[in-house]
Amino acid sequence: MTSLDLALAGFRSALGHEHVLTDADMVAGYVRDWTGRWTGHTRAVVRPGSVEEVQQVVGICGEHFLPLVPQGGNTGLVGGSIPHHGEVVLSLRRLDRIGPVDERLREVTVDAGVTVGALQTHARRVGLRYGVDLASRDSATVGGTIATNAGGMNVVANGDTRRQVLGLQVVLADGTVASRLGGLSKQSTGPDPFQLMVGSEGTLGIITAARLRLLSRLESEPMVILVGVETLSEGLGLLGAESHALEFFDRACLEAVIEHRKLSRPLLADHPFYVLVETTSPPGVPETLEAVVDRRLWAYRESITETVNQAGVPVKLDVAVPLGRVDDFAAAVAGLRLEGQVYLYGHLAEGNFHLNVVGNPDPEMVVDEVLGIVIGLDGVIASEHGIGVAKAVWWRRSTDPATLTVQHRIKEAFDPGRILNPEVFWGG
Ligand code: FAD
Ligand code: 2HG
Ligand code: ZN
Repeated sequence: MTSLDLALAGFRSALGHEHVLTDADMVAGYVRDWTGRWTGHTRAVVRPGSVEEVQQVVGICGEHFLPLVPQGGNTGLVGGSIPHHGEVVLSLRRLDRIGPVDERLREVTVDAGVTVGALQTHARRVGLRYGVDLASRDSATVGGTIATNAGGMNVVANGDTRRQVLGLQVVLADGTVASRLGGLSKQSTGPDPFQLMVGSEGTLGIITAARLRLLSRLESEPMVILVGVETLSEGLGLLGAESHALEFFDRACLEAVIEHRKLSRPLLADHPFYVLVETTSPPGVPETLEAVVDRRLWAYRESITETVNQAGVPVKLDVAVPLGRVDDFAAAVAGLRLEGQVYLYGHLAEGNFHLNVVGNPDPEMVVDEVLGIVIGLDGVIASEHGIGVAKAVWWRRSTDPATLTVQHRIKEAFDPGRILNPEVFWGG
C-alpha cells in the first residue's frame, strides 16, 4: 500500500466513506475557483463534521507529508482555496453550527463553515446585526472571511472582519487545538497568536470556530442614494459621519450590469463614475449633481462581479491608494489604455479599487503595470481579497526584507512541515 492509500484509508475510517471524495465529478466544484481562472487537481476532498475530525485529518496529512488546502465557500478571488499541486482539500462547510446570541454582551460563537448570510439572519432574529456584508454572503463562510480578513460594503462604519473577531478556535499543523472562545473583552497576556490567524489565508492553522461581535440595530432605516460624478474625489465629498457605505463604479460597469441583469437606467445622463451612498442622515448632495434615492440601487453595485464573470475570465486586481490619490490612480489606469474591456469599481471610502480586465492577452503585464502604479502612489497591492497565489510574487517583491523575514519565521513556527496551503504567499 502506498502512503496515499494509507492516508485515504485513514480519512475514510475517521470521516466515513461519503465524506472522502476522489471521483473527478465529485471534486470538480472544489478544484476550480469562482472566476474560472484556476483549475487544480486533488488527491481527495475531505469533509470533516467536527473539530475532532479536523484534527484527525490534519494528523493524517502530517504523518504522510500530504499538504492540504483549507476551503470554505470557495468564493476567494486570489486562487488561495484551490489545490494547485494535488493538495488535499479540507472543506469546512460541514462545520455549520450557530450558537445562541448573548444579547447582553452582543456576541455569538459560530462554526467556521457558517455562511455570512446565515450569521446575518441569525443576528437579525434578535434585533442585532453582523458588521461585515459582501455580495458573496450566501456562500462565503465565517472561516474564509476571517482567513482573508474580508472587507466588504460596510468597512467605513464597522471596520473589516478583524474588528469583529473576539476569539477563535484553531486546529494547528500538528493536530492540536488552540481555543479562545470565552468572550472576555479584555486580555493582557502577551502576544496574541489568534490575531495572527486573521488574514493568514489557511497558511498558519485551520479556523474551526469563532467568537464574534454583533452590533445593535440602527436607529433608523438607512437610505440609499446613487449620484453621478465627474471625479472620484467629488464622490468622496459625499462621505458623512453617518455613512454606512460609500461605493463606486464606472460607466463600463453600469452599462454591463444594465445589459446583463436587464435593469433600467438609474439616472438620465451618462457620467464617468457613479457613487452609491448608504446613510442614516442625508449627505447633502450638491444641486449640480444628478442623484436618485432607492434601496434597490444596491443591485447595480452588487451585480458587477457576476456580470464581469459572464463576459469572460477576468484578471482581477484589488488595490488601495491613499484617499488623496484616488483621481491620480483612475487617471493613471486610463492612461495605460489596456487592451480588452476594463471595469473599475470598489469601496471608495477606503480608496479600494477593483480593477477587472476581460479579454487582455497578457494578464501578467496588466498586473505588473497596475501594481507598479499602486506602489508609486504609496498604495497597497491587496486591500481585502488577500495575496493567495495571484499576488504572491508581487507580495514578496514589494514587502521590505525585514518584514518578509518575520513573516517567514511565523510560518516556520506554526507550520514547520509546510503542509498548510504551501502555495499561498510562498509559491508562484
Ligand atoms: P474560500 O474562498 O474557501 O477561502 C479563501 C482563503 O481562506 C483560502 O486561502 C483558504 O485556504 C482560506 N480558508 C478558508 N476557510 C478557512 C478556515 N476555516 N481556516 C483557515 N483558512 C481558511 N471579498 C471582500 O473582502 N469583500 C467583498 O466585498 C467581496 N465580495 C465578493 C463578491 C463576490 C460575488 C465574490 C465571488 C467574492 C467576493 N469577495 C469579497 C471575495 C470572497 O468572498 C472573500 O474573500 C471571502 O472571505 C472568502 O470566503 P470563503 O469562505 O469563500 O473562503
Ligand atoms: C466587490 O467589492 C468584491 O464587489 C469583488 O470585492 C470584487 O470581483 C471583484 O473584483
Ligand atoms: Zn470589494
